[in-house]
Amino acid sequence: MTVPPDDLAGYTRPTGRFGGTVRYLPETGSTNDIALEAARAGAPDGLLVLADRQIAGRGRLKRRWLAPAGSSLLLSLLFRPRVPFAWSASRATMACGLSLLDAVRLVTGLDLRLKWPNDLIVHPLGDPSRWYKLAGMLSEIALDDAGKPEALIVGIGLNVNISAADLASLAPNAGSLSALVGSKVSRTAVLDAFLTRLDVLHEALLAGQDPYLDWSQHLAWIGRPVTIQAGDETVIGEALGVDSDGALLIGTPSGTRRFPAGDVTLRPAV
Ligand code: BT5
Repeated sequence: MTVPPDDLAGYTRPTGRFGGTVRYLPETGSTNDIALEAARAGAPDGLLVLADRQIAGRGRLKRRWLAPAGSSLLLSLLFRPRVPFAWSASRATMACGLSLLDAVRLVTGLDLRLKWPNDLIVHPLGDPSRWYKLAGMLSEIALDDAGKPEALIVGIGLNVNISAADLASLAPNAGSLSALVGSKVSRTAVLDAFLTRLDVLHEALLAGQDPYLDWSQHLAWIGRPVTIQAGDETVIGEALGVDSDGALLIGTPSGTRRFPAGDVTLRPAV
């Protein structure tokens, strides 16, 4: 049996904007920290930071991102969005989510959804009440000395080759590509497909094509009952859709509530 190439050390991408400059680390704290530092030191748009192991991988709200060494894609990308920064940054993040979904679908054939705002999930046997989280995305902003945003860092953790037994120790709903397709998946094949798709979507964005509609059409649970946890507040309602800022709209008996992407957790209602 041939083993697909999987070695991230020495990964290069001769053409294209993203991954034109690569920094590979066998082990680091968090790839987002490396990319944030690099952004402040003037690193170029498109820098890709890759690691085989993180000892302080993080999610939102100080949550942890766990991954066995060598099992995953753990990466951060540096964007220098045009002004208006907030709008361009939100579109770059949407483009990343869509590119990851397209890349994983291309390599594995899996039918995937985005869990708002940007987790990559799959519904086992197409049952929308059940889901496995395959990837998480953490967007952070690098500020200059004057406190002005100067770069966007998009960090992605994708579970590629993790056995069902190891997944259970990461998170209750964790899933991996290998567990779903039943064989080892090439990390470099997924990475190539992701960066290629991102180049296309990013060029389109610069030419004025907004990824918003495509992104919104891939979100899970639209039109279905969901539960939102926002700080101490729990809201149950119907996921109506997203507005053009990417905020989630929830229909409740007392009216429509709007949740900006950020520190909010979404689940299907049981
Ligand atoms: C996220 O946060 O899902 C964003 C994760 C981003 C990780 C990447 S790895 C490269 C880059 N460098 C970093 O330091 N971070 C980024 P959130 O939505 O807050 O979800 C975090 C939650 O996901 C945790 O509390 C766990 O419940 C769960 N979790 C942790 N590791 C997981 C895994 N490998 N697979 C699935 N779920 C996981």
